[in-house]
Amino acid sequence: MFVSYGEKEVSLAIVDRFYEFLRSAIVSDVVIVGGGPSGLVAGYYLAKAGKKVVVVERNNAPGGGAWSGGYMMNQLTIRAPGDEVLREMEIEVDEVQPGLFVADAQYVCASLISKAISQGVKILNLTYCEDVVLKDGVVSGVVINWSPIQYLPRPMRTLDPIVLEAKAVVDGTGHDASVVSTLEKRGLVKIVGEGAMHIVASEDRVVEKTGKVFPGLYVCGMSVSAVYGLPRMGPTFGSMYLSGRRVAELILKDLEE
Ligand code: 48F
Repeated sequence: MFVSYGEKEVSLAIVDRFYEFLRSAIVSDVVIVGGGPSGLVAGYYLAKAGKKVVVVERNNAPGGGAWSGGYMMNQLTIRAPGDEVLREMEIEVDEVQPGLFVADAQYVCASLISKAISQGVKILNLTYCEDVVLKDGVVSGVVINWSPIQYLPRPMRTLDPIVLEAKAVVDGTGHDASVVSTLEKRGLVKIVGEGAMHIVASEDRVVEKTGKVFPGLYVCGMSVSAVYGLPRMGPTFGSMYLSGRRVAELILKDLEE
């Protein structure tokens, strides 16, 4: 027999726990916008190092483009040394040629989410970042609202957002670079726009250019390509993991100073 808790207890358990969760997300060390592979890896390493991390994800399920491989086929490819990060996170991959790995996309994606949460990363899903907080020329938080609000009829969309404060903000929004674009529209940074596909040319450069784009704001993953005009790499994911780890290392160093 199930215990006899009914509607009231079930609803209160949800409301109480969610608001406790939301309350603790208001001030953190790092807010990562976008729960794709690069953002989840960044969150994992930052939380592992003891930082308080919140991931803001506009979709219901985090994971971004990591749920599938190319052309709706659920196999990811990873070129060495990208596999290093997955091994550190104890996620298994198969080597199909020396240095070329394949893994089930759903297994890797679900594992990245699970490992990040297990380290203490808080994921606010169905939440989108519409702007940044800019104080004395430094990005110091994000302006968020519930994703469904974007789809309401225009007269009903005038619902004010709330704010999450953080010492560092990461744009992990993928091809859109949607956090950096809030600064671009004010003429504060330039977004070059993603280049055409060139797998070999893209991955090293994405990792190399991962980092701070503006005081308080960092980029990782495909946002890096969008901001700096680097080639896209399509269905190969190693640089997403290495970029996530690199942005975490750079932020940890900056937060120490
Ligand atoms: O696109 P996405 O997976 O970003 P990524 O970590 O990885 C890119 C690869 O998946 C693949 C690729 C390389 O192999 O080309 O595409 O760079 O995940 C970005 C996440 O950000 C969310 C979006 O829903 C997705 O889950 N997102 C985008 N804009 C916002 C956002 C926003 N304004 N607020 C909240 N979430």
